[in-house]
Amino acid sequence: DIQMAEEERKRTVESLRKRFVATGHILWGRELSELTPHEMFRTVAATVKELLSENWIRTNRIYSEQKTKQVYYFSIEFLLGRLLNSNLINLGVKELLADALKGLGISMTRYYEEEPDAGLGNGGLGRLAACFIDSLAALGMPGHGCSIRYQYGLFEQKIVDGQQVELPDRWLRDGFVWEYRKPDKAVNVRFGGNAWMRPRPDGSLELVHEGGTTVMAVPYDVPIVGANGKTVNTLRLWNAELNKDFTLYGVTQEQREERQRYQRFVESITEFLYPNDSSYEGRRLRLVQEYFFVSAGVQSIIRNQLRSGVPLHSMDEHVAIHINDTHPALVVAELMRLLVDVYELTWGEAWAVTRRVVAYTNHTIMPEALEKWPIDMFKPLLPRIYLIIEEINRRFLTEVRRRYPGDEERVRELSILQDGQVHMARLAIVGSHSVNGVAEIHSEILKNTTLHPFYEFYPERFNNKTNGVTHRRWLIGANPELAQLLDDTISPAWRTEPSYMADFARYADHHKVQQRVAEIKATRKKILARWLREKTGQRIDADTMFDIQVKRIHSYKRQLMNILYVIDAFERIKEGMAEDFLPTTVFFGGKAAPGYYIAKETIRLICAVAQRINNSQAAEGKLAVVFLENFGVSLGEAVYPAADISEQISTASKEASGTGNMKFMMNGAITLGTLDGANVEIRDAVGDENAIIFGMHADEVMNYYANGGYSVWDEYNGNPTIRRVLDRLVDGTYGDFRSLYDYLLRNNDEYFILKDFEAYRAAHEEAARRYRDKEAWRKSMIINIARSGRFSSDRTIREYASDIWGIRGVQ
Ligand code: DL6
Repeated sequence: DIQMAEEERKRTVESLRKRFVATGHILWGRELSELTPHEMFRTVAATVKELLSENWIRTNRIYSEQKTKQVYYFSIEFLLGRLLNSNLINLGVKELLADALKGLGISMTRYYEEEPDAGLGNGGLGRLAACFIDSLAALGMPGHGCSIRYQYGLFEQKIVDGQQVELPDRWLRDGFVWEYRKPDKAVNVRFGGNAWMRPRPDGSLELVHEGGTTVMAVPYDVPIVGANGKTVNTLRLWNAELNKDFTLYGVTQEQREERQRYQRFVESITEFLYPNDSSYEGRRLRLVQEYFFVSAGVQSIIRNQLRSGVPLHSMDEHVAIHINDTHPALVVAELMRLLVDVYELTWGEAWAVTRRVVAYTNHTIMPEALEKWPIDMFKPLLPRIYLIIEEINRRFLTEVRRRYPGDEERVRELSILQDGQVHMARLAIVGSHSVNGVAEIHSEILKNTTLHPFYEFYPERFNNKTNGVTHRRWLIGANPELAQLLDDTISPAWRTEPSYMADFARYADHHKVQQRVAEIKATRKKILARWLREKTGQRIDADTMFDIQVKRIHSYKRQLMNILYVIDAFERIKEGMAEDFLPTTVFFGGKAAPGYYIAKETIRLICAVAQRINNSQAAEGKLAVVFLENFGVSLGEAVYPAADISEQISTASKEASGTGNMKFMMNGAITLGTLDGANVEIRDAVGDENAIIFGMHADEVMNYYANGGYSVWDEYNGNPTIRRVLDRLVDGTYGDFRSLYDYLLRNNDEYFILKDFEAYRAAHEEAARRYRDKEAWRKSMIINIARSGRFSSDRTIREYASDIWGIRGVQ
């Protein structure tokens, strides 16, 4: 049998080799040896596309023949990263193709770097969407993504003179190898005009919608390959385009100008991704983007339904639409528009269908992230959609008043239209059958505070779905040696059933396994150190503890607290007070929104502190600081496996879940964090011995907020350590950082950085103490890896599928 399997393998490798060579010749009409590295990458990718295309066609055939219920995950961001390695792993051909190319003297991995990251997202929310579609396909579930094909993804971050500079992300410059343009599936999206209800002679009302502008939406489909070897789902990215017959020519100057304006409008729609994470961008163009992809997506879903002969009033048996945060919340109104205006269902029928089709996930309680559109902006842009929202609200408030007679305060709290604004979260809740948070603590906070009035009104809609990350990218892809160790110890079954990773805990005390885990970590640290040296020239000692905080820069995530701790540690080292300071390299990485002054100042401070400490003799061999430029998905794949400490230090109650925390844990890093977001569940999974928890709890934080905070000056005046650290911001040691000094003192330390500071420092001392006990530390690493199975997005998707969408795996 073994011999037969070997023969079979050889044949497969040989046929892959032939396919690869033929693909190269067809694509380029040249010898393989003449190809540039980028052309080589494209040839590998094209070979992979050939391998997946049959499954893609077959998957779609099965879905349409079996009329399987489909899920459409609408998200304004999909932070995919690179797809080649992940497609190779999911197709199960990574080793085979590598061997085939080796036979030609080609090292496949050399070309991975040629693929630009598809950076169509800001951070956690967009990366979650990418993990979810990976899991849907892996589980053989009919689930697809719907989003925007931004010409420019999230900006490229450069550090110039110690400051963030943003460069455009030209990810489409050489084309996107994985996409398929589908012009025959284009739809039109309408903006503007006038809409009103005109009374008919019989007294009933009819809709009049006149004028406006129509934009063509063209889908670009990206195949999403399932790791089950069979399923290939679709991520549909919509692009705004001019019609082929469009011309700038016009008889009059006015006509020509009008056409130019139209051209600019169309081209602007899908031009760039808004670079704000966890805060809301009240620009008209953003609203245009939201409606554009929502309308195009819903139209194409309905078209599919009609094609497969499904009556629209039972559409909910065949379709689920998930709205990832409120950016796609207009799905509710657009579905109503199509069902009522175009397909002539009654309002009642359409509403019943809509509510059963749509489900909504909330990702934040940060008030600045809750979308509210001024009616003055909304109504002229989307006049018919506005009328529909008015009607939804009118009917909803009638129910509210029936339930709470005379309680106009209730009405205010619940009304979708309030204070001249359209409240998108309210629209999403009223128009859906399920509302979930993304970690247990977050879902509780939603019910008890942020969305409390809605929870009282619709308690049955509220539920929790703790986030997850795909273990295929974040463990199998990023840390193949660790994946191999799991195979060798607990058997490879965990790859398809990540909950089996729990078995790895049996090896917690096993000396050889402990040693192997430590070796793998040491190797990953060396790889990161080498990468840093080659890319930037910075030399770091891979034998130090790697303490890493990578995520978007945001005040509530408290990178500022981390760097203040570093400043304090440096002071102690200089004073000779830290004789036994554990040699540590502190890493930061993350982008600041271009207009977010405090976040950018925080980066500037980190760079200034790094500069000073890395050139100080006193700190040599003890403390070093790295700012990782342009952190994104691909860099993350090198960073998470190399961490000893995972910094998850947001102000309790503020981080809805976090997902970086899961990626670190999966790779054996120990969480040093607050009881916030999914940290709480990580701590519960590993126990207090295997996580380092510090700081205020969510209820304390919320109590302070409710009662006007605490006095930052008491902290400043009463604690010499804090005072010294803050003074360093303005005494010239690192340059002038009065910006951050004032920010902390004048805003009364809104995220409790000073209040948590001592506890944070103690947490680091605890980390150093634990790290010194090598055996205990390795044991902790093993427990963290073992218990991370629960945080695979496969588990999360199974929960969404059974509790919310009502779908199953079909292949
Ligand atoms: O749920 C994914 C991710 C969470 O892990 C983060 O904790 C949360 O901050 C993030 N939320 C957003 C909200 N943006 N908006 N609006 O990015 O979602």
